[in-house]
Amino acid sequence: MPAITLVGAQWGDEGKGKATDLVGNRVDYVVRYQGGNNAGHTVVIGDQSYALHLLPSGILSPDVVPVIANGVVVDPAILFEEIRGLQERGVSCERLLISANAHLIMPYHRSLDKVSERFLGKSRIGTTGRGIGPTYADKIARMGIRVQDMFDPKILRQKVELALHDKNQLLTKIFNRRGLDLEQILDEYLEYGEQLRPYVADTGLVLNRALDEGKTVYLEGSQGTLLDIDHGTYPFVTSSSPTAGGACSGAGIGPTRMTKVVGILKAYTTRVGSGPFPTELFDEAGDWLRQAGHEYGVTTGRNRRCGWFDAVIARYATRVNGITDFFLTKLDVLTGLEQVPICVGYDVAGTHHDEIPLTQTEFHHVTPVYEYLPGWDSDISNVRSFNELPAAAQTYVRRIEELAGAPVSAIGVGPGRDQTLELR
Ligand code: 2SA
Ligand code: GDP
Ligand code: MG
Repeated sequence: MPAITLVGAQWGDEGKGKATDLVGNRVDYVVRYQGGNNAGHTVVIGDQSYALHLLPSGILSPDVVPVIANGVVVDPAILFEEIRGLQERGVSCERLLISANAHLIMPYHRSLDKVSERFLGKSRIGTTGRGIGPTYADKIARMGIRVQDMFDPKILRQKVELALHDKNQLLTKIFNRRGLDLEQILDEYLEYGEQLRPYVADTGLVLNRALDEGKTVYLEGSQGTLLDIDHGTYPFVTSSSPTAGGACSGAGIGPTRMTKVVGILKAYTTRVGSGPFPTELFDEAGDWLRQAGHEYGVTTGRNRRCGWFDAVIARYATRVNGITDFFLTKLDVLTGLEQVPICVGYDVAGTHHDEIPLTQTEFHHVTPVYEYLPGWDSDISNVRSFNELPAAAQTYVRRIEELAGAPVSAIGVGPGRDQTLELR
């Protein structure tokens, strides 16, 4: 039975939290498969707004089992803080399952993330500073600490001691910082282990059994396609695989079980952190988009860089993820523009490209080629069916479908749960 994957089709913050929350009453499991508390997913229910970082957005739907799968990196202190915050607002978190194989963000990962960004200066990635990159680096280097290690004090000591040998050298000798204390880390993480134990499960097994029983599993991506470690604008990416392929390894589900891949696509483009962004606006139009769309980081509060819709990127996301349909968000934000530009290709040193150029150097220097569509004036935030949209807004959506290569099955016209048009 269906495993549905939801992926960000741009550089993140497309509105994945809202999209996941919407299906909350139709699915049985909502699974985070990559990333960690770098994510910021906003869900607005009535007059309540929730900012989720590590917990799956499905936590807000009482009948859903939320799962933090093996591909996620977990900062236990942040996890408990988030659980406490939700419980104080009356949200039950008891159903939560956490993989025993998920890797842990350790204090040295957070320190190294921050100092290495400072060290990089102008070349910095613009990370969220949550220790994500260093944690995945250790996972790949086979010196990571996993959730299950907290249940075995001897193993935990061995592993942290080995890791600290390296990390303290780096922190003290290279970055001129204070080293970290082994016993303090062990005390802290053994205590976390006790607190975490009730939630820990073999999540791959749970999810595959659920699929065998005909349940619906929803795999919720964080960040976006262009931030993927393999398919993004490397090195200006996050250190995991937000794309649909990453959902399989990050959750322990085979690709043959995926029935649908929904791409979340914002009606314009934003990016946080450094790296190429062809349609970025540096003028008042960019400021207007930022204000109209409230484009500020949910985790760090940073201004998001803003630009027009880029169809090259959207088409690329369709291809990389095998997107079956799109949820187009924030169409309401574009209301009031006389003309709505869509980037349909790039000019690279006089040559037209309708795909991302081969090299990152070229990508840094592309000039977007725009097509201009008529804008619309009337407020669409209360519209609930496609046919009620102004003709110009309908044309904009249809043109995006054509250029991006997959149908739009839902449209967001506001942050609220009900501000959505379902097309098919
Ligand atoms: P990291 O911290 O190692 O993952 O940073 C590497 C790059 O990935 C980007 N990144 C993000 N981009 C958009 N949204 C994210 N979540 C927050 C949000 C971001 C925030 O929802 O607003 O609050 O600043 C997110 N997380 C990571 C990051 O900007 C780097 O470019
Ligand atoms: P995510 O990381 O993909 O979950 O997205 P974020 O939560 O970081 O950013 C998306 C922002 O857009 C949030 O503030 C949402 O409440 C808001 N949002 C989502 N869909 C819509 C929409 O259709 N219209 C408007 N105006 N806001 C939306
Ligand atoms: Mg976000």
